[in-house]
Amino acid sequence: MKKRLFSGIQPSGDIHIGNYLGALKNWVAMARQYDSIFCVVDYHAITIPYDTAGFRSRILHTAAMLMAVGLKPEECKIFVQSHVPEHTELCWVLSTVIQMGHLERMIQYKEKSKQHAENINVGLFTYPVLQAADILIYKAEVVPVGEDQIQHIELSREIARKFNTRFGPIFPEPLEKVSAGARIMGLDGQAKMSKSLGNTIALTDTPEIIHQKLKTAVTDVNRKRRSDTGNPDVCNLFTLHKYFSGSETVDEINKECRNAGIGCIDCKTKLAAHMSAELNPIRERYNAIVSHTEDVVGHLESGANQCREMARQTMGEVRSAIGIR
Ligand code: AQP
Repeated sequence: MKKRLFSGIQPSGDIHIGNYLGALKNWVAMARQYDSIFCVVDYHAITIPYDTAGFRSRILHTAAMLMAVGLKPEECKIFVQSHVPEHTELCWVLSTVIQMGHLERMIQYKEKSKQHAENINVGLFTYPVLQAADILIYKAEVVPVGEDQIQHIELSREIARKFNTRFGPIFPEPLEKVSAGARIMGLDGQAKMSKSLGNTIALTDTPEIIHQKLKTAVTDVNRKRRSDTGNPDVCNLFTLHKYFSGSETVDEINKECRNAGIGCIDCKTKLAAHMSAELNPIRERYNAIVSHTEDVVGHLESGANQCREMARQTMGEVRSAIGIR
């Protein structure tokens, strides 16, 4: 019996290299090893302002990107969160076992509250409870995520523990699986790369756009002139070289930057070439997949049908455990 794996992504904007290195690449590597379920979490994405007119298309395009990076619907389940209403039903039950104080400590809630000060809605606050429901409804044991989500998975464990203690052992305690590219910084070098902050390189960006964006990216701020020596250890783009360029290029840049043998402009040109070489096939597959959205819809329906069955079974156990049935 394979262990069950669950993870999700919000259709809140263009999927970027942070999502790719922190989550999607890992999902593809792990998908066949586990009984894997991947979800486009649309109900999570409505906790921040969004465009209702383009939302359905964004949901489909997010699913298409999951397939373009290499997830195969015949090897794992891919579906949309709102197509399985048991997620929100379980969220309500779980919200009665966790205290407000736990949710008030969530870093993402604090950051998003600052970012969207005009709209600190209850959904933003209870976001981690819905996330716990997403995972626990399938009794998933493994959750591959970027570093920003570790605190939420810890909370999911806490919720599972509290529920089990009060009502009986129904849920396993899920464990996060954090990838090597767990926290990719934005092009400003200041904040985490985020769809909603616009500091990203999208997986759909062409080589020209990638190069253009990298030209504006912040490097070692202490290196003011071409003749100054640089410090790769504090350069966000050197980190990206480690993920996209081969070890030979990484070693060369590490050496040449420190003795001013290479300048930031050349270093960015090299990075743009390596990044484009990895992202081009993904963009081409994505373009091919989105030209047949009816196939994407079909895969999502089939994924939802399978997930609904599992989710209904768990909700049956939960209703009986809490004394409703
Ligand atoms: N910068 C990042 N570095 C590494 N991993 C990241 N992830 C997100 N940003 C980075 C990981 O991508 C997965 C899917 O993320 P999500 O869409 O569910 O939400 P998020 O973490 O809030 O991603 P964004 O891009 O920052 O979206 P917005 O701006 O809408 O909030 C997760 O596993 C996440 O860890």
